[in-house]
Amino acid sequence: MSRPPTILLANLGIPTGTGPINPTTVINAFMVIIVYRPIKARNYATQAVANAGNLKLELVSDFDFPALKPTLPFGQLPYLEDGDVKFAQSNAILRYVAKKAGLDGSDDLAKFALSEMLIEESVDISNLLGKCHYAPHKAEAFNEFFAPEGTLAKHLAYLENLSPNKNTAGGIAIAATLDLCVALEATCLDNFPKMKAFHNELISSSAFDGIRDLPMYYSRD
Ligand SMILES: N[C@@H](CCC(=O)N[C@@H](CS)C(=O)NCC(=O)O)C(=O)O
Repeated sequence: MSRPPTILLANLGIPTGTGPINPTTVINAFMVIIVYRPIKARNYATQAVANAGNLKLELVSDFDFPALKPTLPFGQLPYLEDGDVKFAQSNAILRYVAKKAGLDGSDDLAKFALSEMLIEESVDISNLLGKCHYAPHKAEAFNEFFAPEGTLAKHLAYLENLSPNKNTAGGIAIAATLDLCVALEATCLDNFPKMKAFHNELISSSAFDGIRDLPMYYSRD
């Protein structure tokens, strides 16, 4: 496949000149997500969905955030640019990329419903990780979260009853979120064979090529 044309980031509708982005930054003319840092966090599942759908998605983090902030819809990142389509909110971005990749499951209502449910479940688990990460007693919060009868185990017990579809955004999002959990507690899936196998299968698939070794945002210390 030939390499796509390159464009100047200055052409993406982001203020330049005295603005935040170095106008000499050159990127590929595909979907661009502006992020703080390329890490395993809000955009991890979105990147995997783009990979699974063979969509080119660039993460750009070379900018001056204070200058960019007033130009963003809610003053926050991530922010996606796909030609004339420009918007924020990480889960809206995930769903947009899923739709564009043909991985939103919308060819079948039951598949779509399961995918959507699993996207929301992955957001719930990610939010719980965030709560632990920012807890005043962070180590204790994570220990409780990962305890054998802890909060994650309760979520996993429910997930164990489901059959995520690996070719939908919801399946990929759950695998990505479980991957964040495994990075923080290597044995956390051991009592949940179905979810463990699902995570192993997805994480070793090409959807996670180039991203599975990104640095983690959340940490236990
Ligand atoms: N609901 C938003 C939250 C976005 C968010 O909290 N972004 C943070 C970085 S991860 C941010 O831009 N913080 C800087 C600020 O609020 O000034 C989403 O899911 O995208």
